Amino acid sequence: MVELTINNIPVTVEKGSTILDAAEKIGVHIPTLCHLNLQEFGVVNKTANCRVCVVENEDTGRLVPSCAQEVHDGMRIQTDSLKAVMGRRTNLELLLSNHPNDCLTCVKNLDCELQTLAHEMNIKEIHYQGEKMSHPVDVTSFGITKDTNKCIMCRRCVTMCSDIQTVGVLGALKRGFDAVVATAFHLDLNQTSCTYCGQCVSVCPTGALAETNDSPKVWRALNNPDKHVIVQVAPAVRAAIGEEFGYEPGTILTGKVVSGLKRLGFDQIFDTNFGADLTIIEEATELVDRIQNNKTLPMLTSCCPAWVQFIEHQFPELLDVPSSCKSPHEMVGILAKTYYAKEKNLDPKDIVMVSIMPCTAKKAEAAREELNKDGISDVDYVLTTRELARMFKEASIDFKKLPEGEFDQLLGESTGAAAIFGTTGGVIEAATRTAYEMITGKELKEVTFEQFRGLEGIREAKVQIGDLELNIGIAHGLGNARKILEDIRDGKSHFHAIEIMACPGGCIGGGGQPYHHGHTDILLKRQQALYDLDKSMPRRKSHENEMVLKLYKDFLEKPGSHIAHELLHTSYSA
Ligand code: HC1
Ligand code: SF4
Repeated sequence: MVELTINNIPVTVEKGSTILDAAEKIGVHIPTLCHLNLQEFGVVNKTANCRVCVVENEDTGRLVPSCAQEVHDGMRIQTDSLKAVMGRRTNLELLLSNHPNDCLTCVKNLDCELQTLAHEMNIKEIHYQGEKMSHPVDVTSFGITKDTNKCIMCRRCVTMCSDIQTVGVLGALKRGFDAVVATAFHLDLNQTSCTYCGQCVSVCPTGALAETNDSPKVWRALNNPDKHVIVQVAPAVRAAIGEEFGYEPGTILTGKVVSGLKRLGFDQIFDTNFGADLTIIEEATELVDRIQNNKTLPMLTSCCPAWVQFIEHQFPELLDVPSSCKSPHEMVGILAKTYYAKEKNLDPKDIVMVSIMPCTAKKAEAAREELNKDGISDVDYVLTTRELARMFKEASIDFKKLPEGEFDQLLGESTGAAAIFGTTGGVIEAATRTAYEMITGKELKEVTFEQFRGLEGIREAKVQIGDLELNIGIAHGLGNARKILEDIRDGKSHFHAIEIMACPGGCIGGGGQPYHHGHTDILLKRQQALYDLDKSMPRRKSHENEMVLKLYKDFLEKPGSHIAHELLHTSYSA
């Protein structure tokens, strides 16, 4: 252990701790900006780039970055001496000196950590005026907009993309004033192997990285009298959107979201959870077929589009392992334009399908060629949770006062199994509930599989299903997915089925969710909310969803049928 004093207060911390860790222990606040503590996922951004956390070392009289400087015995630190405070202010002003002053219209307005810090540090004047950068804004991808001019070189995105996701698209280029975080050779994002997971967006403190704004297109559709505009809501959105309106993280607000969407003018409000139940039935059918007929194993879940991009780019030799099932919102999309259109006698060309997703990669998924046939897209537009919250605010909807609405019925019913899709481990738990009864023909009495739960990056579990011992793997975060894929490629995998989600935590931690600013306890609260929702549902197995059963009876014939394959399954390409 190491003993030191901070502001004359004695503190004892473990060897290897930073001054920032020690200050936190005694409740002394030091402002930070580039620092990012994602210890649960094995990563701490300690690059000490921004220098807004400097404190005074009384022994040397020097300023040191508290996020990176390790403590030593007898150290005496002042965090609020004039020198320390002025040092931090100067460093912050230097960051502001070449930052575009367009806060009022910036996508990050009121969510920007640089702006918040300037407010907290009472910066009322910037004493230095620097040359501004003039890089073109990269709007080439369907998921992410990159405005390098707003980059403060904190490198949080680099840590996320390289260390957690192991994609490595972003890095620091050049030196001095020209230094930027960019793609190699400044390639446009759509020319790189970016998965559009949006994890860089979720940690970017400024507006340098953001989701591509699709709300203008949705406003236009809503105001076009010739269009029948349908919307659907993903499982993880309902557990997080409240954070944008002052609710505690993990407050489930499904009913208010539905009412708000009605107020915005959508003609039908469907539930992506309906598609999740349907996905489980198709996926479990595929798994049972692969097991019983000695086909390719393991089978990987395929509902996460960033993960699909990842395998296509990085493991093209493994494209026969993911399930061929489309993701749930794509299933709801195509059914809205076929099954629902037929029921309501609508021309599918007049239907606009909008998905509200916690995810930026869903925007790119919706644009995939395989999911757009004969001029009809399964899904036309994807809005993130944050974009929907902005639309509610734009329409002056008082979210807290909204009544509890209900989804429209044809594609609106769901079970507890669908609710847990939004967290890591949830999809495979839901699939196991259905596969168990499909294989054994017996009732599964205990539907909770604790062994699938938690936030450990890679988890494995065994489930006895009749004579079969089913080996299940779970990975979240693309770095963990990479390890699982390397094992499959090298013939070392013993799993039958594996769930992979690109974002740490699964969709609850998606790149389009309200910013959690590195507080992983927020993810845990969202996760618990989905498990509680599952518990509260009258039906907790996907194959007990009565509207899904009606869909098979009236339209799809049976799981894995020819028409089910035509509408609900897809393919992958390198
Ligand atoms: Fe997800 Fe899915 S769970 S991918 O994580 O399979 O985005 O929430 O909508 O489609 O259902 C995301 C969440 C979501 C799909 C479902
Ligand atoms: Fe990397 Fe994901 Fe950001 Fe693309 S979206 S740059 S893969 S973190």
